[in-house]
Amino acid sequence: VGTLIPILGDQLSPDISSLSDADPADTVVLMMEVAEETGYVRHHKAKLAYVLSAMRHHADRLRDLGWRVDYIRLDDPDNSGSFTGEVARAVERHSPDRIIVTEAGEWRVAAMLGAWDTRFEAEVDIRPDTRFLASHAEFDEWAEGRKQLRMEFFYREMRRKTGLLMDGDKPAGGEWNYDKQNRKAPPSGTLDMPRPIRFQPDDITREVLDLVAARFADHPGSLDHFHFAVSHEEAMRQKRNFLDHALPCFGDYQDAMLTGEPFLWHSLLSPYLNSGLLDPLDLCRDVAERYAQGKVPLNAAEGFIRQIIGWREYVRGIYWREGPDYGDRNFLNATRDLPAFYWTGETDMHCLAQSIGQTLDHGYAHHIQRLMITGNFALLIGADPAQVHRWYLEIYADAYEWVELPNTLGMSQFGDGGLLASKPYASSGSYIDRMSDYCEACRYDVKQRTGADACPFNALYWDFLARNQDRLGDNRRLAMPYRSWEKMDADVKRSLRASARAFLDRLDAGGEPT
Ligand code: FAD
Ligand code: DLZ
Ligand code: SF4
Repeated sequence: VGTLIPILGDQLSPDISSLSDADPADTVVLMMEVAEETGYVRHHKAKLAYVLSAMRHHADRLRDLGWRVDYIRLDDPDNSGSFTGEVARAVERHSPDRIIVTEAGEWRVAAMLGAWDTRFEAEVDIRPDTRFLASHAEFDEWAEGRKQLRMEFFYREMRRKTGLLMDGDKPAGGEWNYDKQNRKAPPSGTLDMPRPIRFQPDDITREVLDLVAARFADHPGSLDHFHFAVSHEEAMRQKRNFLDHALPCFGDYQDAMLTGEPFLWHSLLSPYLNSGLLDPLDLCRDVAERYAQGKVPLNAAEGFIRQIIGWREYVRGIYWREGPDYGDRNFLNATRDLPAFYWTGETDMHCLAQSIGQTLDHGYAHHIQRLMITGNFALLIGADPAQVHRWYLEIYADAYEWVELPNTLGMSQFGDGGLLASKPYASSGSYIDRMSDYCEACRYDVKQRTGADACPFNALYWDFLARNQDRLGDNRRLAMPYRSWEKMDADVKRSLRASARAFLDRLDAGGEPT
């Protein structure tokens, strides 16, 4: 054939740039399930099942659209196990004149694609991923010469560029950002809680579930609750369900957490956005339309759109701008091993048990659970950011390095020293108490700072600040807590640090820190 078009597992969009001008009559589309991708971290079983089932459904969709798809399954006996190996075999089979591929979503795979040009005789054309609003050059141009990169300013550019929620050149309602309205404590009584659609596995998904259960039994997470949409149609249904039922309160309860309620008013759409089943800009336009129709308040629409055209685009820009070594940074020199309970959820700290438990069940936790529960705890104990990064990359169904790494290393662990976040997201138990009902059911007392029953986050918080004063003491956004620390009695300081020390010693000894 004339053209071979490899479609990677997170490129499941029929209008992906590699396909945009190809002639279906003279093209073979290559999709590859390969061991290198299923094994580069110990992906959560549900993530594996989602990716493989979505790939198989997408191959059918492409065939329906008239493409000839050469699909390599994980258990094909001749499967070489890598993208490059499979492209080499496909080149043998189809003798293409050229290979067209949309750029990879991470440095590791970009390096593979970059080597194809010298490896194969066919001409290799690597195209930009046009599913993102900002190209690499556009982001770099925005970032160039700025002393500090801040999402808010980048976000305003994206609002202007897309015209989303704009009245001419002014933001709708007069403000760019309504985040202050989006920090309501969780509601009591959950009768009106929106419910995500739970999709029943079809034949394709059932086959994949069996494959994953047999082949990846040692990977973390459960398949028992598998509920993901696996096709474009299903993802569209979940999107409509979100727009109709959850979006109106998305803003209000964006930061809230409730025992036994893993999803709240969140969209659960990240896996579909990241692998291509849904288009981010389309979704934002739908949200803006709901606002224009008076169906959702501005704080909800703006808050949601900001996550996508703001945060999502911004972290991608940082990922590519900072280069392949970004993940090696460790500004706070943190070296502790991540505790074993991150893979079991077995801890008496109720907030962690809930957040990790639902993560193992569903491959899902919402942003504040990731940032202020699991991320905050890892930050406070001084966990090695590389291990924390690995955990987030393997455990969430939406995890791809371009989005996971800046969120984990930069936002959550302050590993880049403040490039992405202006201060570490460190907090004591009182924040968790305010934003959740977790503390009510916990064996620890969130009001106590020291002693056997004290909430561990409290002493750990002060110990974190004291331990890192050399590196963080001049951060203006931490001026208040450092002043409070300075004002504390020497005895109180000593006992807070001793409590933290004792807790960390128990953690290091591998014991359940009770
Ligand atoms: P909603 O709350 O409904 O938000 C809507 C959408 O906004 C999301 O689907 C997502 O596409 C986007 N979004 C929201 N926050 C962010 C953000 N900070 N960065 C990028 N996009 C955002 N998101 C991922 O997609 N993949 C990851 O691997 C990932 N790892 C994370 C690791 C840490 C430590 C933290 C703190 C956050 C991480 N996030 C990641 C961001 C965020 O937590 C998830 O996007 C969100 O929880 C997905 O659930 P949802 O679709 O219900 O989101
Ligand atoms: C995440 C993932 C997994 C688990 N498996 C595959 C696979 O077998 N085949 C594939 O094409 N893609 C897979 N992916 C997604 C890729 O890892 C993703 O495309 C890369 O991270 C490049 O962005
Ligand atoms: Fe978490 Fe502390 Fe609250 Fe328990 S008391 S749920 S450990 S914040």
